[in-house]
Amino acid sequence: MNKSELLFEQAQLYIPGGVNSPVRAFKSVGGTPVFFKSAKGSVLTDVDDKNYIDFIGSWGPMILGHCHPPIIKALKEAADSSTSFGAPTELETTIAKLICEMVPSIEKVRMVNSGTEACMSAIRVARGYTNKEKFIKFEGCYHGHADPFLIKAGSGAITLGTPNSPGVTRGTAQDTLLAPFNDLEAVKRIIDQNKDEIAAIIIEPVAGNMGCIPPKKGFLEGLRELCTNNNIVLIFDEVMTGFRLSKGGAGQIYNVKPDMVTLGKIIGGGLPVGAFGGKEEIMNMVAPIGPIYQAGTLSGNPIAMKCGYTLLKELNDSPEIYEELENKTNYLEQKLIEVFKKHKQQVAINRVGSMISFHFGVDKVENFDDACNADANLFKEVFHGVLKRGVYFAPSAFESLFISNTHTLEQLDQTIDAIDKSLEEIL
Ligand code: HOZ
Repeated sequence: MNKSELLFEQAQLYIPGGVNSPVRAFKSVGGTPVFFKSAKGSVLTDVDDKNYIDFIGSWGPMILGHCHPPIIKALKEAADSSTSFGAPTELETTIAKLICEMVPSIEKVRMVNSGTEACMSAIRVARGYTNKEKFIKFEGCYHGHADPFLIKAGSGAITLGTPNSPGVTRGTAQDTLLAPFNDLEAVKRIIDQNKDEIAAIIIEPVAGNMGCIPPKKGFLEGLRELCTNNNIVLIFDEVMTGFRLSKGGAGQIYNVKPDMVTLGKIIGGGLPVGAFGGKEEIMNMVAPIGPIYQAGTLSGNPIAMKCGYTLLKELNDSPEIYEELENKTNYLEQKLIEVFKKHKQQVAINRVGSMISFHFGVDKVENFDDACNADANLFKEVFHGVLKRGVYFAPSAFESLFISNTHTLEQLDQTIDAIDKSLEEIL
């Protein structure tokens, strides 16, 4: 038994399933989760001293690699002043101003501690602002684990085969309306059937929790128009795409302005942070100036703000980072196409910027049903094939891979070589 296996046994005695977030348990791919002890750049080191090229980057935040020196420096400096005040600091305004400058649709922003909190708060604000109760979400999109979102949700919710979680009441579920991703006609029908009852449409503009799925041409624009015409708040969940696909996130690259945006991951530079923001008129509904309550002792935590600010400022000041990410991920995509072709594998590869995923046994993946039709068994085998060769992919086909600008072309070649050898062994 190696050390990870031993630690997993012990963890299961005290933590449900031995993990603090379900995807980590490897349920979707089988086997025992790897326990890590350190990371640097794009390399993870496990408790048995084995190294892996990292393709999850803490599910997004490590866009500049693990232990990025300016962030570690900022973290140490901030910790010397206090780990938490529970009272305002100047830095909260500094980072809020930077976010408003970077993300075109955000005029005011409120900090929270996770993407879940951000999305749950955004829905409450949209309901309070419109005085309506229902909202539309898309099958396979994941907006955290607040009750109203756990209906046909992506990420760990599909991985475990429980897309509708027990514990969510019928009363809550009835206000969540579902549409297939990329299907504008379905959205129109739902709006017609629920005239003047829909407060919000929430969407990951590039879905990242059923693999990576880009929006079809005109889809986001169509949602924008429907929302404008029906007094519906359009919320872009940019927890994964924010500051990753561009400085201004997916909204900026597709040139569509939502009314609200939710953020997480990168915004904390690897510390637990989330945020929701949007039009001033909507955000002014939030307490203490408005009646919609939202609060948190650790919100705007000084260490998280310092790390987040350090990362965002670097992204803001160095636009070449995005070009580098694009080039590297494009390189990986081209090599993936070659290696799958060599092994005669039918595969759908989706990529937007530095988010990429592949689904076996299908030609295209445009929505949740397509993702569910993919060959999950082959993914499992490839996952374990590359894992033993030192490549750490997301332990589920229903996730995206994330590239950092510390990945080298040599590491990407090693990754392709690991896939090549794994497929030789499997097929
Ligand atoms: N929900 C995250 C990915 N979509 C996984 C979170 C984690 O396990 O850290």
